Amino acid sequence: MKLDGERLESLYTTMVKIRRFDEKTAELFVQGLVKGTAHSYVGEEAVAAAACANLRADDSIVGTHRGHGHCIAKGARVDRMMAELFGRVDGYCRGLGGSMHIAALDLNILGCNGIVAAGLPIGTGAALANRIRRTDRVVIAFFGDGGANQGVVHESLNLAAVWKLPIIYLCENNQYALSTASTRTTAGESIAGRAAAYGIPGVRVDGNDVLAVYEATKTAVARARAGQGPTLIEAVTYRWGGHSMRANLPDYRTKEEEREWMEKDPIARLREEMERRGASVMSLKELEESVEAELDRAVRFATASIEPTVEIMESSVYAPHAPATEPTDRRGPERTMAEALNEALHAEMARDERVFVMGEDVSLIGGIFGVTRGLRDKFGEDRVRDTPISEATFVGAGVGSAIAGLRPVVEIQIFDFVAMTMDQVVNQAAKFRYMLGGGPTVPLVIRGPQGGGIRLAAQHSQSLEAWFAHVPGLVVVAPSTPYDAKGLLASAIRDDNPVIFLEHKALYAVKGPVPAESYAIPLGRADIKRVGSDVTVVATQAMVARALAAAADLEKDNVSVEVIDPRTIVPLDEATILASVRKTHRLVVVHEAVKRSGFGAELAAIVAEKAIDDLDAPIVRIGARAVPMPYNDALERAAIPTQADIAEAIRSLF
Ligand SMILES: Cc1ncc(C[n+]2csc(CCOP(=O)(O)OP(=O)(O)O)c2C)c(N)n1
Ligand SMILES: [Mg+2]
Repeated sequence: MKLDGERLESLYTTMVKIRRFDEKTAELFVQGLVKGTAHSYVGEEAVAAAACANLRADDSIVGTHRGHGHCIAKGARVDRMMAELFGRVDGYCRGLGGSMHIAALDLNILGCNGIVAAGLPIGTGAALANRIRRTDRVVIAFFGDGGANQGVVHESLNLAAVWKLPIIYLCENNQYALSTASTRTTAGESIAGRAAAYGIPGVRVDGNDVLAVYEATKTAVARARAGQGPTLIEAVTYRWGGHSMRANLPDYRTKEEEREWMEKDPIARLREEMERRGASVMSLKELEESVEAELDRAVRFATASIEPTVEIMESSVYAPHAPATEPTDRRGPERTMAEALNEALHAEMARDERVFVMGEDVSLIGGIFGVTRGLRDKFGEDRVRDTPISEATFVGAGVGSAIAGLRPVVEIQIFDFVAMTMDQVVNQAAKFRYMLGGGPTVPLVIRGPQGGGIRLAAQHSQSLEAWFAHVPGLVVVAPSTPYDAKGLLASAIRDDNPVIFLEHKALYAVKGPVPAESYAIPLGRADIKRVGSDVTVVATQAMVARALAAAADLEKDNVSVEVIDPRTIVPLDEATILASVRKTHRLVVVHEAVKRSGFGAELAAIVAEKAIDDLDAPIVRIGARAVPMPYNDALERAAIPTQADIAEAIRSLF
C-alpha cells in the first residue's frame, strides 16, 4: 500500500511523540513529579497512531489504562496531558483523574479507563448514539489481550453485531496481562478468531507494522461508516517496559524475548520505510526536534500549573439538578404506578428526541410490568430497544450514549440483576464527570423494580438503595405513589446526573390520582404524606402506606404521627426531616431494605448529629430482618416490616 509522504510523516511524528511522552513520563515518575502510576505505551506506538489516522475529528475513541498513546494519536494536547499526570488544575481532568482517566470530549476522546475492558460497553454506547442520530461517525474501542477475557468484551461484540453498530474493537495484544502471558489465559487460536462467533470480520495484524495496522483499520472504518457493522482487529505487539511505572515486579519475561521484540521496533521500521522512499535524515531529525520542543514546553506548562482546590473536588461530583416546580394541584385521573411511569416516559420521549429506552423485553411487549408499553408504536424501534441479556453491556452502552449526548433510560428487568452492572454504574457512570474535573454530564436513568412481597425469593426481591446511596456521583430515587413516580421520573430523565430510579414491584398496580399533564418533581424534596405532632415516621416506598395505616390506627389512641416520604434518597431533603423532628421530638425510620447498614442508619446518624438535643426518645429503625428474602409466604411476610411492627415501634416511644 502506498501512503503519501505527508501521511507517513504524520504517522512518524505521532509515534515519536507517543514514545518520547512516555519516556519522559517515566523519568518524571522517578523524580516524583508524576504520581500514582502510569502505564507506558512504548513499543506499541504503531497501533494507536495507525488506527487514529483513519478517524475524522468527529469520530470517537475509548482508551485503556495504557492510554497515553490513544490520546496523543487522537489529537490530545501533550501539555494538558502532562499537567494531568502532575495532578494539576490545567490537566484534562483538572487533577482529579490522572493518567488512567484522560479524556477530552471536544476531541471525542471518550475516556481512558482504570477498569480493564470497561471502555468497550461505553464505546458501544457511543456507536449506538451515532446510529440513533443517523450519523456516519465511527468509534474505535481499544482493549488489551488480558481485557479480551472480560465478559463485557463478548457482550459488546454480540450487541454491536446484532445492532450493526459503527465500531471497531481494537485489541492491542502485547501478549501479557501484567505478568501473565496470554498463552496461559486465552483459549483458541487467536483473539481475532473470536469474531467468527459473532458473525463479524476478525483480523489479526502485525501491530508493529504501522502500515499493516493502518490498512486493517481503514477497511474496518469504511465498513463501519457504511453501516455494515463492527470489526474486531487484533494487533500483535509488545510493550518494552514493565506493566506500570509503579510495579517493581519479578521478571516474568526473558531478556531474549524482550530483545527480539525491541528489534521489531515499529518506529525504526517506519523510519527505514520513509528513508527507502526518499525522506532525508535531516527532515526526520527536524520532526524529532519539534516533538522534543513540544514536550519540553509541556513539562514547563505542567510545572507552572497550580494544584486543584477542595472546592473543585467537591463541586465536580454532581451536575446541577434540573430545575422543577411541583404542581400545586395534585388531582387527576386514577392511574396505577406502572401507568404513571408510562405517562412520564411518553411525555419525555415526545419532549426530547435524545431520550431513548432500552432493556430486556421493553420494546415488543412493553416490559414485563408494562412500564414501557406503547412506546415502540409511538417512537419506533430505534428509540425503544429490546436488548440481549447483557446487563453490564447495555447499562455501559447507556453510559456511553449519555456521554455522547443522548439521554438513555435503561430498564433493569428486576433490580437484583443490577449486580451484573456494578462496574458500569459505580466505576463508570458515577465517576465520569468527576474524573474529568466536573465538566461532562452523564444523563442516564437506570430504572426498574426492586422489593419483595410477591414471592419471588432471594434473587428477585431485594431493596438495594443503600448500595447506591453510598456512591458519590449517583442520584437515588424511590417513589411511593403514582403521582410521585410520574413527576420524579420526568425529573430523573431531565437531570444531567446518573439516576438510579427504584420502583417497588408491589406498588406497580397500586392506584392514585395523577395529573394528566406533564410535570416534574424536584429531586431532593421530601413529601409530608401526613401531618402530625407527636412523632415523625420517615418511610420509603411500600413502607409509606404501612406507616400511614399505622398512623391512622394510632390516631384512635391520640398519638399524632407525621409521615414523611423522602422520595429521593440522594439528594436527601434533610431540612424537612429535621424540621419535623424538631417539632415532634421523636423519630422512627422504616424501610423494606435489610435494617443492617440500611438507609435508616444514615438517617438516624444525621438526626443524631444535628438534632439530638431535640429528641425526647431514642431513634428507632425498622427494616427487614438480616436474611435473604425467603420464598415461603409466611416467612416473606415475617422478613418484611409490617404495619403492626411500625405501630409497635411508635408506641414504644411514649
Ligand atoms: C477489572 C480489572 N481487573 C484487574 C485490573 C488490574 N490490572 C490493570 S491492567 C492489568 C493487565 C491488563 O492487561 P491487558 O488487558 O493485556 O492490557 P495491557 O496492560 O497489557 O496493556 C491488570 C490485571 C484492573 N485494573 N481492572
Ligand atoms: Mg496485554
